Parts: sequence; C-alpha cells; structure tokens
Amino acid sequence: VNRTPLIAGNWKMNLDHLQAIAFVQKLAWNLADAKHDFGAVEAAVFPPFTDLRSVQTLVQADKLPIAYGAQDLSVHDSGAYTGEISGAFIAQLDAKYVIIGHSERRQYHGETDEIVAAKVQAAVKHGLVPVLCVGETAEDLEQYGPSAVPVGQLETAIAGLPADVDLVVAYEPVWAIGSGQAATPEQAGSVAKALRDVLVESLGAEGAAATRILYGGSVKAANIAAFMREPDVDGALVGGASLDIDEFSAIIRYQK
Ligand code: G2H
Repeated sequence: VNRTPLIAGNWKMNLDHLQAIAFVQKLAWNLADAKHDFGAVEAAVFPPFTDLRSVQTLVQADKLPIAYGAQDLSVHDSGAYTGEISGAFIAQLDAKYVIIGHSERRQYHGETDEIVAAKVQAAVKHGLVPVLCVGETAEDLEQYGPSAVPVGQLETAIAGLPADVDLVVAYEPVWAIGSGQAATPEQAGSVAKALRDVLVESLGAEGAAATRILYGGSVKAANIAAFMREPDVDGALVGGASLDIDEFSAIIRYQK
C-alpha cells in the first residue's frame, strides 16, 4: 500500500505571529534548497489559532507546498461558547487538518473519549481531516499493557464514521511526550499495527489501508528513519523538534 508519509509539526503554544511567518518562510526555503520531493513526503505545521491566517496568506501567496491545520476545534458550529473556535472558521482559512484529542487536551482540559469523538464528527462535518491522537500513560502501560488504551480510544473516536473518511491517527504514548524518551520503533510499530486492525474492523480493509498512522513522542532527526521503517508507521507528529527549523527540516527529509 502506498500511503504518502506525513510529517506534522505540532507547535503547541509556541511561536507568535511574527515567529510563525519567519518559520514558514525558512521552512519553504530549506525544503526547496534540498530539492525536497513534496509528492513523496507531506509536510504540515499546526500553529496556534492566532497564526493560522498569516500561515494561510504566506502559503497561498507563494504556493508553498506546506499543509497546515489547527490544534483543536469546538464540538459546536457557532453560538454562545466564549473562547471556542468552530471547525467552520478553521475550514474557511483553507486549513486541511485539525489535531484532536492530543494528550495535553485530555490531561489539562478534561477531554474525554466522548468529547474527542464529537470533535472528530465536527471536523469531518466541516471538511477538515482529523489528526486523531491516542496513547497510553505510564500507569496505563503498566496496568493494561501496550495497546489496550490506545485501541479503546480509537474505537470510541471513530465509531460511526463512513468507510471512506479522510483520517489520520497519531499514536502518542504519553510517557514519551516531551520527555526525550521516545518509544522504540518496535513498540511504535506494534501499537500502530493494533490500531490498523481497529481501522480494518471499523472502516474496512480499503479505508484502513488509506489511513495514515503517525508516531509522536520525542521524534527528532536522529530517530525518524527508524520509525519510518515500521510498516504501519506512516509519519510523525513532532512537538519540541518542530520548533527548531533545521531539525524539523531534517526530519521531513529523512531517508528511508
Ligand atoms: C507529542 C509530541 C507532539 P514531542 O506531544 O505532539 O511532542 O515531540 O515534544 O514529544
């Protein structure tokens, strides 16, 4: 199966408006300079909401082959929900993706599997591709083993989606996030395989084969190639290393 690898930079709450502009310009320059084959690897950035408009302007003005998306969205379309951002607004900025259910949202903002599922529905409704994050904590790992929790999270989040849904799944073990301690490629590959099996059950063989599964958690230039060698790992969701322009460029240009 040929799935275009996706290298996604989750900026989290970093890079203000001016820094975002400088970053995207430099990224485009770095990749062009390296004769990067954009057809072979898709690069995406996930800036804070307040940077999305500037990123859109830059990407569209210079036709940069860089995709972008938001880090979250509301379950609602519009209304009296102070501080919330509708998927409709994000889609109007021509964003392609939206991260949903990142462990930091689950941990610090009380997002349950049910809220995550509602957000997936909202994203699909507005034509955004969910980058659905699943992953276990260190305690989960000890109690339930390596794939039970992410498998359960995925099952709940994608229930009722059509078989041809455009979806990306990101496996991010919580114990590996920002810790410098990445999962081993074998660990990531085996959970990715378990997630692929869930996709087969929910979406059928074709939908599952078309869905990209990313690994996230302390990905850097030095370890990306090993993750990409795993047959069920189709890219990476990169946090800390996505803020360093040279490191992120090197991750995108990984060699298999
Ligand atoms: C996991 C990841 C990006 P980092 O949160 O989503 O962050 O690469 O810093 O571990």
